[in-house]
Amino acid sequence: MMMNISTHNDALLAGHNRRLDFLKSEVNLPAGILQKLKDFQIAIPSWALGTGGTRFGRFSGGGEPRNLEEKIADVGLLHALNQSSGAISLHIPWDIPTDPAAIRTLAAQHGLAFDAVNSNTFQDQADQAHSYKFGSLQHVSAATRKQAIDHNIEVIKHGVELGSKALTVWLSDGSCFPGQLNFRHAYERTVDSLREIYAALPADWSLYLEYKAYEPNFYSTTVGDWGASYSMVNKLGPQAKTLVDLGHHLPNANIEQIVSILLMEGKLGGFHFNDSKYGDDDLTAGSIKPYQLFLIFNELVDGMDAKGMNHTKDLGWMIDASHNVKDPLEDLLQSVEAIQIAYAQALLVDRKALEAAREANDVVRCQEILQAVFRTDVRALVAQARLELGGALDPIALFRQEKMREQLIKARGAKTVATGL
Ligand code: RM4
Ligand code: MN
Ligand code: MN
Repeated sequence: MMMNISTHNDALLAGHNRRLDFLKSEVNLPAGILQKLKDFQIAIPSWALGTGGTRFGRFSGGGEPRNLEEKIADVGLLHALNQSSGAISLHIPWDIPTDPAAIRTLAAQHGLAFDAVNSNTFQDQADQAHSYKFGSLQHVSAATRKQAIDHNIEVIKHGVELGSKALTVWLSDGSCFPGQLNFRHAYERTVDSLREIYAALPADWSLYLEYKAYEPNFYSTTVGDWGASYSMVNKLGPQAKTLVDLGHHLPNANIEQIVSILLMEGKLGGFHFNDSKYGDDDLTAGSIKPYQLFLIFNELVDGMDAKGMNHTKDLGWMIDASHNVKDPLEDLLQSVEAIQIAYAQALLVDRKALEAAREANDVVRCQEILQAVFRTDVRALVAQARLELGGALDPIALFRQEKMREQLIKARGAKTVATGL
């Protein structure tokens, strides 16, 4: 899609420079911070490019991508605007790459790489022999477990063809009523099944095991929290790690502490960013609890630096969101920016001063240090990173100016429905 980024940027440049100069006059920017922001890329989920819905309804916005090629084009559009969404995460079988070489070429044309591939054993497919109604990797029937294992191995194969380096396993397995499930057997069967999937991983791949407190099962989830995931990935081996989805905890869980411990133990694999008020709401990152997002990034930066990790490459950074009332592309632009803001702020924390305040039990000072950074407006810094990469100073404004949604509706139709959430 044609867009005039430089005209857009020229018109906004004076105001942008004013804000950036002000920020520089107020805050000591650590060396290399812009480069870190420029390097940081966040993967877009292929299943979140259409309008999401709830079990009550779905209100399609039009122009939704009708196939994988159009999904890649949408992520390419986001990446052209913000230069920070340079990867896509696929969900199989919602998005099977039938011609992997062509899909790879198309993605490369948009400057996109393939992040983790996701398996789906939470829905039954039309041609499937055994139902997942009572679970997949935990199922009482060995034939059902085998079918789910084979599916995951199939997903790895698709990922290999695309150059992906990780498999994300999210299981809806659990139970809806007390007494329905033998917890120990469900756990053991799940681990045994995961071992078979793990055995099929290429040497340079990771397996991310995502946990979720509840839904669609409402009494127990077999991989229900980070404890369950952590104990399982430890049994599997070094290539298996835990994936944290921000919406998958019970209310008020201290996610930043979970992240800190997993990272310290070398078992944090990646992230699904979103925000929530109640449960797995899959709202725009940073829209409800931006302070929590900052505190999570504060632990991430601290923990990654303690281990000498590469911020960009050593963890999987992915969005997992759903958009019921917003334009999906605008929503994703907002999420990426919120994540970058939290990351930029975390990079600004004076860690020496914070550590000294902690050692002195100066609780007030500790809070002052963190909140001073959180209340610093770093949007100009994030915009500068975008500008230097050739992106738009204000991606959403440009998306609207150029009437991109209208163009997509014209090309694809008003009543298209994308596969996914
Ligand atoms: C789940 C979980 C998974 C995602 C599915 C669609 O709640 O977050 O990551 O693949 O939804
Ligand atoms: Mn998720
Ligand atoms: Mn979820």
